[in-house]
Amino acid sequence: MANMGVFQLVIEHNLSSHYLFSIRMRAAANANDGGGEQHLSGCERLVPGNQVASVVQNLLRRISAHTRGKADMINIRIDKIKRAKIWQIPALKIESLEFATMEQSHGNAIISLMEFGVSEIAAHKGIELIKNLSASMRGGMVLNAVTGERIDNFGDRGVRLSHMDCKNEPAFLSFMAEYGVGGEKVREAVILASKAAFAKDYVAELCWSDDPHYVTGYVASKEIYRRLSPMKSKEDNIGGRVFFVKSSVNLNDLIDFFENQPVLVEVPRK
Ligand code: PML
Repeated sequence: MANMGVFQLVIEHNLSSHYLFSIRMRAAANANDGGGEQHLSGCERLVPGNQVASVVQNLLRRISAHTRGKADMINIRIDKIKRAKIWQIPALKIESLEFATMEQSHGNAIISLMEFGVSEIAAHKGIELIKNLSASMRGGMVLNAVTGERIDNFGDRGVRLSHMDCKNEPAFLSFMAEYGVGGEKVREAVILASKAAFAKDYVAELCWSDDPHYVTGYVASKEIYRRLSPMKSKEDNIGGRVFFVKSSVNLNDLIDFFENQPVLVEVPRK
């Protein structure tokens, strides 16, 4: 493992309250033997300089404990970001619904997506697209919320959301606890869904995890992060994300916001 003391020193040269550090990590298996790279996990943080070394160490620990395989490629990128460039946006409200079967959860996902403004045909298309993936994607697919047509051309990679975190971790964790949820997976997913929901011409999102031990997924609107369980069967290690957008969307602007605009998600005021 890298010498974190030296690493910390390098970061400390850049310590200033005017900056945060974006840490982006991606891990894959079969990346170096020509056998077809398999995406394992990705993570996004936006933290002060004095937390960079410990966050990187935690991410490396997480990768070594990963349930979907052993990583043979880990890419960690750290960028210094001016605080003045970071937008502060509200977290979505959280709801959790449990169903007896996956079919019932999918049925509720379709009803919820329609409540959020997605057409019935597009909602079905979203479910089918994730169900029929042959491998998990690093990012998500962008669909027209009326026609269900996929409009991004990012293929198997999908569009990734990047440069995001919560503004105040303890406050964010208590906010989640008020809704009866906790854990890194939910924290990351609420941050991602809240960022996506802030995009112009966004309508809704549908997602379930590629973790074979994790069957909860969610649908999200501009206001609600609605967790639904089970969205897939246990041992299934394929999951994915679909973003539904208005027909009027400017795809380049949407992708630029998703990938490049740094955001800190804050707990909504009561
Ligand atoms: C993921 O693993 O990337 C997606 C997690 C989706 C569900 C998180 C939750 O339980 O709310």
